[in-house]
Amino acid sequence: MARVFSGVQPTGNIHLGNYLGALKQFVELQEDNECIYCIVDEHAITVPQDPKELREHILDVAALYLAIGIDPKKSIVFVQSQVSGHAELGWVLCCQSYTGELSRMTQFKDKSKNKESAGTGLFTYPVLMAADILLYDTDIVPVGNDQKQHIELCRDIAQRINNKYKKTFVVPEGRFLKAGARVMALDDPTKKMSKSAENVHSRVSLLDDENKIKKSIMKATTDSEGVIRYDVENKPGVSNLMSIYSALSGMSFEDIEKKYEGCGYGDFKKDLVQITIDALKPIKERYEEIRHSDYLIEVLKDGARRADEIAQKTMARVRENFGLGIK
Ligand code: AQP
Repeated sequence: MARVFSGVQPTGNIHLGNYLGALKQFVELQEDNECIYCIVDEHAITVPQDPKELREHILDVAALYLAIGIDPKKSIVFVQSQVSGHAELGWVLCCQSYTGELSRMTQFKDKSKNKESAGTGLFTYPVLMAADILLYDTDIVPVGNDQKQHIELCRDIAQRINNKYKKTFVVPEGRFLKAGARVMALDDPTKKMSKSAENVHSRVSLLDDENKIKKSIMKATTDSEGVIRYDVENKPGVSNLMSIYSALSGMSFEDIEKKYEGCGYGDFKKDLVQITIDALKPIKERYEEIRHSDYLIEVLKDGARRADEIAQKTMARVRENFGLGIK
Protein backbone atom coordinates (compact mmCIF):
# COMPACT_ATOMS: atom_id res chain seq x y z
CA MET A 1 0.00 0.00 0.00
CA ALA A 2 1.32 3.44 -0.87
CA ARG A 3 1.10 6.31 1.60
CA VAL A 4 -0.85 9.31 0.29
CA PHE A 5 -0.80 12.80 1.82
CA SER A 6 -2.51 16.03 0.80
CA GLY A 7 -3.99 19.13 2.37
CA VAL A 8 -6.33 22.04 1.81
CA GLN A 9 -6.09 25.51 3.35
CA PRO A 10 -9.05 26.65 5.47
CA THR A 11 -9.10 30.01 3.70
CA GLY A 12 -12.71 30.04 2.52
CA ASN A 13 -15.23 27.78 0.92
CA ILE A 14 -13.81 25.00 -1.19
CA HIS A 15 -14.53 25.58 -4.86
CA LEU A 16 -14.79 23.46 -8.00
CA GLY A 17 -11.06 23.98 -8.66
CA ASN A 18 -10.08 22.49 -5.30
CA TYR A 19 -12.64 19.73 -5.74
CA LEU A 20 -11.91 18.69 -9.33
CA GLY A 21 -8.17 19.36 -9.15
CA ALA A 22 -7.45 17.63 -5.87
CA LEU A 23 -10.25 16.47 -3.58
CA LYS A 24 -12.00 14.14 -6.00
CA GLN A 25 -8.78 12.12 -6.18
CA PHE A 26 -8.62 11.95 -2.37
CA VAL A 27 -11.75 9.82 -2.30
CA GLU A 28 -10.66 7.47 -5.09
CA LEU A 29 -7.20 6.95 -3.57
CA GLN A 30 -8.45 5.88 -0.15
CA GLU A 31 -9.69 2.55 -1.58
CA ASP A 32 -6.19 1.11 -2.21
CA ASN A 33 -3.83 3.32 -0.22
CA GLU A 34 -3.08 4.54 3.26
CA CYS A 35 -4.32 8.13 3.05
CA ILE A 36 -3.67 11.12 5.29
CA TYR A 37 -5.69 14.28 4.64
CA CYS A 38 -4.89 17.47 6.45
CA ILE A 39 -6.50 20.88 6.94
CA VAL A 40 -3.45 23.08 6.69
CA ASP A 41 -4.28 25.95 9.04
CA GLU A 42 -0.61 26.91 9.52
CA HIS A 43 -0.47 27.63 5.79
CA ALA A 44 -3.59 29.76 6.04
CA ILE A 45 -1.88 32.22 8.41
CA THR A 46 0.78 33.07 5.83
CA VAL A 47 -1.73 35.79 4.89
CA PRO A 48 -3.88 37.73 7.39
CA GLN A 49 -6.83 35.77 8.85
CA ASP A 50 -9.60 36.67 11.24
CA PRO A 51 -9.08 34.18 14.15
CA LYS A 52 -12.81 33.50 14.63
CA GLU A 53 -13.36 32.95 10.92
CA LEU A 54 -10.30 30.72 10.66
CA ARG A 55 -11.67 28.39 13.37
CA GLU A 56 -14.97 28.17 11.48
CA HIS A 57 -13.25 27.54 8.16
CA ILE A 58 -11.21 24.69 9.68
CA LEU A 59 -14.44 22.89 10.58
CA ASP A 60 -16.02 23.80 7.23
CA VAL A 61 -13.19 22.13 5.34
CA ALA A 62 -13.20 19.12 7.69
CA ALA A 63 -16.95 18.67 7.17
CA LEU A 64 -16.53 19.01 3.42
CA TYR A 65 -13.79 16.37 3.42
CA LEU A 66 -16.26 13.92 4.96
CA ALA A 67 -19.15 15.16 2.82
CA ILE A 68 -17.35 14.43 -0.45
CA GLY A 69 -16.73 10.87 0.72
CA ILE A 70 -13.50 10.75 2.69
CA ASP A 71 -14.05 7.97 5.19
CA PRO A 72 -12.26 8.39 8.54
CA LYS A 73 -12.23 4.61 8.93
CA LYS A 74 -10.05 4.39 5.83
CA SER A 75 -8.20 7.73 5.97
CA ILE A 76 -6.64 9.91 8.65
CA VAL A 77 -8.27 13.37 8.71
CA PHE A 78 -6.74 16.02 10.98
CA VAL A 79 -5.77 19.66 11.49
CA GLN A 80 -2.12 20.56 10.83
CA SER A 81 -1.55 22.69 13.95
CA GLN A 82 -2.62 19.74 16.16
CA VAL A 83 0.57 17.91 15.20
CA SER A 84 3.67 19.87 16.25
CA GLY A 85 5.97 17.92 13.90
CA HIS A 86 4.87 20.07 10.92
CA ALA A 87 6.29 23.30 12.36
CA GLU A 88 9.34 21.52 13.79
CA LEU A 89 10.26 19.78 10.54
CA GLY A 90 9.44 23.00 8.66
CA TRP A 91 12.28 24.72 10.51
CA VAL A 92 14.75 21.89 9.84
CA LEU A 93 13.91 22.02 6.12
CA CYS A 94 14.21 25.83 6.07
CA CYS A 95 17.83 25.31 7.10
CA GLN A 96 18.29 23.05 4.06
CA SER A 97 16.66 25.27 1.43
CA TYR A 98 17.91 28.35 -0.41
CA THR A 99 16.42 31.82 -0.80
CA GLY A 100 17.19 31.59 -4.55
CA GLU A 101 14.98 28.54 -5.11
CA LEU A 102 12.17 29.97 -2.97
CA SER A 103 12.28 33.27 -4.89
CA ARG A 104 11.51 31.34 -8.07
CA MET A 105 8.18 29.97 -6.78
CA THR A 106 5.45 31.44 -8.98
CA GLN A 107 2.82 31.26 -6.22
CA PHE A 108 5.00 33.48 -4.01
CA LYS A 109 5.51 35.89 -6.90
CA ASP A 110 1.73 36.01 -7.54
CA LYS A 111 0.73 36.42 -3.91
CA SER A 112 3.37 39.06 -3.11
CA LYS A 113 2.80 41.04 -6.32
CA ASN A 114 1.94 44.72 -5.77
CA LYS A 115 2.59 44.41 -2.03
CA GLU A 116 5.10 46.74 -0.36
CA SER A 117 6.52 43.84 1.61
CA ALA A 118 5.57 40.17 1.80
CA GLY A 119 5.54 38.06 4.97
CA THR A 120 8.36 35.62 5.62
CA GLY A 121 5.75 32.87 6.09
CA LEU A 122 4.48 33.43 2.54
CA PHE A 123 8.06 33.10 1.30
CA THR A 124 8.76 29.87 3.20
CA TYR A 125 5.27 28.40 2.57
CA PRO A 126 6.61 25.76 0.11
CA VAL A 127 9.11 24.57 2.75
CA LEU A 128 6.32 24.02 5.27
CA MET A 129 4.43 22.18 2.53
CA ALA A 130 7.50 19.97 1.99
CA ALA A 131 7.55 19.29 5.75
CA ASP A 132 3.85 18.30 5.67
CA ILE A 133 4.59 15.74 2.97
CA LEU A 134 7.93 14.38 4.21
CA LEU A 135 6.72 14.05 7.81
CA TYR A 136 4.56 11.08 6.78
CA ASP A 137 6.97 9.19 4.48
CA THR A 138 4.56 10.04 1.69
CA ASP A 139 4.73 8.22 -1.65
CA ILE A 140 1.97 10.06 -3.52
CA VAL A 141 0.71 13.66 -3.28
CA PRO A 142 -2.58 14.26 -5.12
CA VAL A 143 -2.73 18.00 -5.90
CA GLY A 144 -3.84 20.43 -8.59
CA ASN A 145 -1.46 21.45 -11.37
CA ASP A 146 -0.73 24.75 -9.62
CA GLN A 147 1.28 22.82 -7.01
CA LYS A 148 3.69 21.14 -9.49
CA GLN A 149 6.53 23.53 -8.69
CA HIS A 150 6.08 23.06 -4.93
CA ILE A 151 6.19 19.26 -5.30
CA GLU A 152 9.41 19.54 -7.32
CA LEU A 153 10.93 21.67 -4.56
CA CYS A 154 9.87 19.12 -1.94
CA ARG A 155 11.56 16.35 -3.95
CA ASP A 156 14.73 18.45 -4.33
CA ILE A 157 14.92 19.14 -0.59
CA ALA A 158 14.33 15.46 0.28
CA GLN A 159 17.00 14.28 -2.17
CA ARG A 160 19.43 16.96 -0.97
CA ILE A 161 19.04 15.81 2.64
CA ASN A 162 19.20 12.11 1.74
CA ASN A 163 22.50 12.74 -0.09
CA LYS A 164 23.99 14.89 2.64
CA TYR A 165 22.86 12.93 5.71
CA LYS A 166 21.77 9.32 6.17
CA LYS A 167 18.69 8.47 4.08
CA THR A 168 16.02 10.33 5.99
CA PHE A 169 13.04 10.85 3.69
CA VAL A 170 10.91 9.05 1.14
CA VAL A 171 11.01 11.08 -2.10
CA PRO A 172 7.34 11.61 -3.06
CA GLU A 173 5.63 11.83 -6.45
CA GLY A 174 2.92 14.34 -7.35
CA ARG A 175 -0.34 12.99 -8.81
CA PHE A 176 -2.15 15.32 -11.18
CA LEU A 177 -5.42 14.70 -12.97
CA LYS A 178 -6.01 15.49 -16.64
CA ALA A 179 -9.59 16.76 -16.46
CA GLY A 180 -9.94 19.46 -13.82
CA ALA A 181 -6.22 19.62 -12.99
CA ARG A 182 -6.35 23.39 -13.34
CA VAL A 183 -9.77 25.02 -13.20
CA MET A 184 -9.66 28.65 -14.25
CA ALA A 185 -11.59 31.61 -12.86
CA LEU A 186 -15.03 31.98 -14.45
CA ASP A 187 -14.63 35.74 -14.90
CA ASP A 188 -11.06 35.55 -16.20
CA PRO A 189 -9.90 32.24 -17.68
CA THR A 190 -6.27 33.38 -17.61
CA LYS A 191 -6.24 33.11 -13.78
CA LYS A 192 -6.81 30.00 -11.68
CA MET A 193 -10.06 29.70 -9.75
CA SER A 194 -9.25 30.77 -6.20
CA LYS A 195 -10.97 30.93 -2.79
CA SER A 196 -9.59 34.35 -2.02
CA ALA A 197 -10.39 36.13 -5.32
CA GLU A 198 -12.54 39.21 -4.68
CA ASN A 199 -15.24 38.47 -7.26
CA VAL A 200 -17.48 35.70 -5.87
CA HIS A 201 -18.65 34.94 -9.41
CA SER A 202 -15.11 33.97 -10.37
CA ARG A 203 -15.78 30.62 -8.69
CA VAL A 204 -18.46 28.09 -7.80
CA SER A 205 -18.04 27.01 -4.19
CA LEU A 206 -19.26 23.58 -3.14
CA LEU A 207 -21.73 25.17 -0.72
CA ASP A 208 -23.17 27.75 -3.12
CA ASP A 209 -26.97 27.75 -3.44
CA GLU A 210 -28.63 27.06 -6.77
CA ASN A 211 -29.13 30.74 -7.62
CA LYS A 212 -25.50 31.57 -7.03
CA ILE A 213 -24.34 28.61 -9.14
CA LYS A 214 -26.65 29.71 -11.94
CA LYS A 215 -25.52 33.32 -11.80
CA SER A 216 -21.80 32.51 -11.73
CA ILE A 217 -21.95 30.04 -14.62
CA MET A 218 -24.31 32.09 -16.80
CA LYS A 219 -22.04 35.14 -16.32
CA ALA A 220 -18.85 33.17 -17.12
CA THR A 221 -16.57 34.74 -19.71
CA THR A 222 -16.68 33.06 -23.14
CA ASP A 223 -15.98 34.59 -26.59
CA SER A 224 -17.87 35.91 -29.58
CA GLU A 225 -17.51 32.85 -31.85
CA GLY A 226 -20.54 31.03 -30.45
CA VAL A 227 -19.09 27.54 -31.06
CA ILE A 228 -18.56 24.91 -28.33
CA ARG A 229 -15.03 23.75 -29.11
CA TYR A 230 -12.13 22.76 -26.85
CA ASP A 231 -9.24 25.09 -27.73
CA VAL A 232 -7.46 26.43 -24.65
CA GLU A 233 -5.32 28.91 -26.55
CA ASN A 234 -8.02 30.61 -28.60
CA LYS A 235 -11.11 29.83 -26.50
CA PRO A 236 -9.92 29.71 -22.87
CA GLY A 237 -13.31 30.54 -21.32
CA VAL A 238 -15.29 27.92 -23.25
CA SER A 239 -12.51 25.35 -22.78
CA ASN A 240 -12.55 25.96 -19.02
CA LEU A 241 -16.32 25.41 -18.89
CA MET A 242 -15.91 22.27 -21.01
CA SER A 243 -13.28 20.96 -18.55
CA ILE A 244 -15.69 21.44 -15.66
CA TYR A 245 -18.50 19.84 -17.68
CA SER A 246 -16.30 16.87 -18.59
CA ALA A 247 -14.98 16.36 -15.04
CA LEU A 248 -18.48 16.45 -13.53
CA SER A 249 -20.29 14.41 -16.19
CA GLY A 250 -17.55 12.02 -17.33
CA MET A 251 -18.19 13.01 -20.98
CA SER A 252 -15.20 13.48 -23.29
CA PHE A 253 -14.54 16.83 -25.01
CA GLU A 254 -15.40 15.26 -28.39
CA ASP A 255 -18.78 14.07 -27.10
CA ILE A 256 -19.52 17.48 -25.60
CA GLU A 257 -18.62 19.17 -28.91
CA LYS A 258 -20.92 16.76 -30.79
CA LYS A 259 -23.79 17.22 -28.34
CA TYR A 260 -23.70 21.03 -28.69
CA GLU A 261 -23.03 21.29 -32.42
CA GLY A 262 -25.12 24.17 -33.74
CA CYS A 263 -26.14 25.27 -30.21
CA GLY A 264 -25.26 28.60 -28.61
CA TYR A 265 -23.41 29.15 -25.34
CA GLY A 266 -26.72 29.73 -23.51
CA ASP A 267 -27.92 26.11 -23.92
CA PHE A 268 -24.50 24.73 -23.01
CA LYS A 269 -24.25 26.91 -19.90
CA LYS A 270 -27.80 26.03 -18.78
CA ASP A 271 -26.92 22.32 -18.91
CA LEU A 272 -23.67 22.96 -17.05
CA VAL A 273 -25.64 24.76 -14.32
CA GLN A 274 -27.85 21.67 -13.90
CA ILE A 275 -24.94 19.23 -13.96
CA THR A 276 -23.18 21.30 -11.29
CA ILE A 277 -26.28 21.58 -9.09
CA ASP A 278 -26.85 17.81 -9.33
CA ALA A 279 -23.22 17.00 -8.51
CA LEU A 280 -23.08 19.31 -5.48
CA LYS A 281 -26.50 18.50 -3.97
CA PRO A 282 -25.53 15.28 -2.11
CA ILE A 283 -22.31 16.92 -0.88
CA LYS A 284 -24.25 19.84 0.59
CA GLU A 285 -26.79 17.57 2.24
CA ARG A 286 -24.11 15.45 3.93
CA TYR A 287 -22.21 18.60 4.94
CA GLU A 288 -25.29 20.02 6.71
CA GLU A 289 -25.66 16.75 8.67
CA ILE A 290 -22.12 16.73 10.04
CA ARG A 291 -20.87 20.32 10.17
CA HIS A 292 -22.03 20.98 13.75
CA SER A 293 -21.81 17.41 15.07
CA ASP A 294 -19.68 15.99 17.90
CA TYR A 295 -18.76 13.28 15.42
CA LEU A 296 -16.73 15.78 13.37
CA ILE A 297 -14.69 16.85 16.43
CA GLU A 298 -14.10 13.21 17.38
CA VAL A 299 -12.86 12.43 13.86
CA LEU A 300 -10.37 15.32 14.02
CA LYS A 301 -9.11 14.41 17.51
CA ASP A 302 -8.64 10.78 16.56
CA GLY A 303 -7.00 11.82 13.26
CA ALA A 304 -4.51 14.09 15.06
CA ARG A 305 -3.57 11.28 17.45
CA ARG A 306 -2.96 8.83 14.60
CA ALA A 307 -1.05 11.40 12.52
CA ASP A 308 1.10 12.38 15.50
CA GLU A 309 2.16 8.75 16.03
CA ILE A 310 3.60 8.62 12.51
CA ALA A 311 5.08 12.14 12.78
CA GLN A 312 6.89 11.34 16.04
CA LYS A 313 8.71 8.44 14.39
CA THR A 314 9.89 10.63 11.51
CA MET A 315 11.00 13.39 13.88
CA ALA A 316 13.01 10.90 15.96
CA ARG A 317 14.80 9.83 12.76
CA VAL A 318 15.37 13.46 11.72
CA ARG A 319 16.83 14.40 15.13
CA GLU A 320 19.07 11.33 15.05
CA ASN A 321 20.34 11.93 11.50
CA PHE A 322 20.89 15.66 12.07
CA GLY A 323 22.45 15.22 15.51
CA LEU A 324 19.82 17.33 17.24
CA GLY A 325 19.20 17.07 21.01
CA ILE A 326 20.69 14.39 23.27
CA LYS A 327 20.32 10.60 23.35
N1 AQP B 1 -8.09 26.42 -9.72
C1 AQP B 1 -7.66 25.23 -9.34
N2 AQP B 1 -7.71 24.18 -10.19
C2 AQP B 1 -7.30 22.94 -9.81
N3 AQP B 1 -6.83 22.66 -8.57
C3 AQP B 1 -6.77 23.69 -7.70
N4 AQP B 1 -6.36 23.75 -6.42
C4 AQP B 1 -6.50 25.02 -5.95
N5 AQP B 1 -7.00 25.81 -6.92
C5 AQP B 1 -7.17 25.01 -8.02
C6 AQP B 1 -5.89 22.61 -5.65
O1 AQP B 1 -6.67 22.52 -4.48
C7 AQP B 1 -5.88 22.00 -3.43
C8 AQP B 1 -6.06 22.82 -2.21
O2 AQP B 1 -5.60 24.13 -2.44
P1 AQP B 1 -5.28 25.06 -1.21
O3 AQP B 1 -6.49 25.44 -0.51
O4 AQP B 1 -4.27 24.41 -0.35
O5 AQP B 1 -4.53 26.31 -1.77
P2 AQP B 1 -4.54 27.07 -3.11
O6 AQP B 1 -3.94 26.23 -4.18
O7 AQP B 1 -3.86 28.36 -2.85
O8 AQP B 1 -6.09 27.27 -3.40
P3 AQP B 1 -6.88 28.58 -3.58
O9 AQP B 1 -8.28 28.22 -3.80
O10 AQP B 1 -6.26 29.44 -4.62
O11 AQP B 1 -6.78 29.25 -2.17
P4 AQP B 1 -6.28 30.69 -1.78
O12 AQP B 1 -7.11 31.65 -2.58
O13 AQP B 1 -6.51 30.80 -0.33
O14 AQP B 1 -4.82 30.77 -2.14
C9 AQP B 1 -4.43 21.97 -3.93
O15 AQP B 1 -4.09 20.65 -4.26
C10 AQP B 1 -4.47 22.82 -5.16
O16 AQP B 1 -3.54 22.37 -6.13
